[in-house]
Amino acid sequence: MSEGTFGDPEVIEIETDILIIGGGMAACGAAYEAKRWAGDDVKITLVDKAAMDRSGAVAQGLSAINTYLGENSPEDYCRMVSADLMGITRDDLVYDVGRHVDGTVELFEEWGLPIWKDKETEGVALKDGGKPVRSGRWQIMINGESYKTIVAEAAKKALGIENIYERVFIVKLLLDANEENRIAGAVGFSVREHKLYVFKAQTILDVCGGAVNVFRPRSTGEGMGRTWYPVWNSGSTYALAAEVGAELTMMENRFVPTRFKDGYGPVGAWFLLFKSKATNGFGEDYVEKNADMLKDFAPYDTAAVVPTCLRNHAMLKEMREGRGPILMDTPTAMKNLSETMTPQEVKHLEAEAWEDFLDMCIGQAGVWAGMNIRPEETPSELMPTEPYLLGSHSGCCGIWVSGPDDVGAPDDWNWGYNRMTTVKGLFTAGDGVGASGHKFSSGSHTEGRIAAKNMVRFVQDNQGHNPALKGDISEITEEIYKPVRTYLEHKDKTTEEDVNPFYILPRMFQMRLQKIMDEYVAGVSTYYNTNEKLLTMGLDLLEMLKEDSEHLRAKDLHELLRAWENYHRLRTAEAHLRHILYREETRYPGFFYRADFPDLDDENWKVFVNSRVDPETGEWTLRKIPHVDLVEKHYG
Ligand code: SFD
Ligand code: AMP
Repeated sequence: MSEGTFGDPEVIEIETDILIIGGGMAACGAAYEAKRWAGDDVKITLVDKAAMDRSGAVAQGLSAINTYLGENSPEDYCRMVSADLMGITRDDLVYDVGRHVDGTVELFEEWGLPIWKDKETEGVALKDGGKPVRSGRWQIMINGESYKTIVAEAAKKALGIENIYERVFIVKLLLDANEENRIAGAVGFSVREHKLYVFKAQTILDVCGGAVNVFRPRSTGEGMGRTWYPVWNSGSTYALAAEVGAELTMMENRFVPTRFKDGYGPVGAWFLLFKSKATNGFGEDYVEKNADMLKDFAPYDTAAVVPTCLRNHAMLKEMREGRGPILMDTPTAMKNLSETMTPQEVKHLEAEAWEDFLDMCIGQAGVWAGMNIRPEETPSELMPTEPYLLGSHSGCCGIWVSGPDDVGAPDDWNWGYNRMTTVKGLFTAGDGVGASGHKFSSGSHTEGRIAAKNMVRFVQDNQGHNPALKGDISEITEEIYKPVRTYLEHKDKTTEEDVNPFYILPRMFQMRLQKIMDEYVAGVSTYYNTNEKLLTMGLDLLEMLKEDSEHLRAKDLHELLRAWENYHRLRTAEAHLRHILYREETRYPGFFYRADFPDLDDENWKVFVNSRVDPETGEWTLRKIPHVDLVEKHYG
């Protein structure tokens, strides 16, 4: 790339009523629903950094839909989510997803997603009384390799391809020049063409997924880039919102999934559908064995399903004390299941064992093939992975939003528009909404739909308002392309362009971030332990990294994308650290430990923790918000 070919970008300005940032599950739900409520006079635009057909967490497909209520009540769903997340969730938000999610799953089926049915109702659609094959109480099985393509097709059809901008990475949101704390637009760049996009909008949906690769992953060298949640979820949701002053919530929460070792294959189907057992290296069931230890975290240890973090807590004890490896006993599970099966059914079962991964995590099937593992013959190792930050799966970090107004929630949990953040006109859903969780793919789509319906109402209520962008676009352009300028200015100062004291490569920057988070903020290398001293030192190191972000280089558009993704990761990491530092207890053992406050402290800490960055000064403030149960909880 030379200066000649990298002059000022072409600036493309787009005015719209509704702007959806992201093209994943929540975004697709929003696109579909917004179009249903908006008349032709409301313009809806979607911008995704990738191609919607395969963007976001569902890119590879999935083999189960983890949230389908069926015969369960939304109240029971609230109970399950609360128990799994150690008691601190917003029942209003969870209930809202629960009461609408089945309708979303029926739509998926109508659009062509094959959903497994029991023998008696084979071929009958869910909406006509078809009974899904349940792997667990909340989960149903699908043939989901093409899940995302199917869902994206409906969204694209609703909006019209002319209103969709793919391969445009949003770097920052812009506030309104005339009204404090009101959203007005977003700026990003094409990752394929030398073009800068400036969007002006009445209302924006920030749904860019969770945050991956914030922590040093277990995979090294040869497996670099291998993670469980997708590497392209780079924390934009949280960073974009935080930078314009939206209040975040529960950013201390994280998800450390137990996964098949090295391939990161999910375990749900094995535990639930195949009824497999996981043991320590001596064949002992580690959750049963350590049941007494889990009592320290009462009452949550008595939940119908032991919370995910407590299952990890029990596993980690075995690992720490040298009783690894942790093994998933796939041969016994398959033998037990096949006892009552015909040879043909056994073959089918073996095929399903592979398809589970081929549908959603091909790398795991690759590990099995490469390591000569036949699940019917050889157990597989499990491991707790590096931490992920997300609000839609078994985690609950995210943004503090207004909830529904008809479920008896405290007055300050609703400010007019369901799923609007504390910044006027800025909405979120899916991984973006904090203090809920266990929405998964179907719940995220549902939440996108809920947000979109309210965004349409917001547009209708604000007719005549003209958003005015705060900030100078040419200065912002300079800021966005600065890594390219840095590269061009300094690249000839060394003979090896990747080794240069005048700039930092996005890849190096990411490694430095991951090392800091791993060692100081309870990553895998400390067995997920940290304390005030470590966190304070970690914060200093992050501050220095932030200073060095000024020197990121980009030698092409791809690296420019990587540079800004890593900047978003850094902002997300800082929020995570500050929240962990603030919450002086160990709420989620097995996900992380405050070694200086090793106990659960319901008396002082059964509260939401919210934070806000002042967009003018960059200063953080954190506060506690009382937790209220809207659904009676019992953990037995
Ligand atoms: O097996 C920008 N998930 C599972 N859900 C289920 O229902 N069943 C399962 O089986 C699940 N499992 C699972 C899951 C995910 C993964 C990766 C695996 C296994 C291997 C979880 C769901 O997938 C997840 O809950 C939802 O997808 C969350 O939806 P959403 O919309 O919040 O996030 P997204 O889909 O990742 O989309 C993000 C979008 O944002 C774009 N983007 N666009 C513009 N500018 C930027 N700066 C952007 N940054 C990001 C992305 O391109 C994408 O379009 S199992 O483990 O349990
Ligand atoms: P996972 O594959 O770990 O992402 O889990 C998929 C689904 O199965 C989620 O709804 C999990 O909560 C659930 N799940 C996973 N493992 C277990 C387990 N051991 N017991 C109960 N539920 C589980």
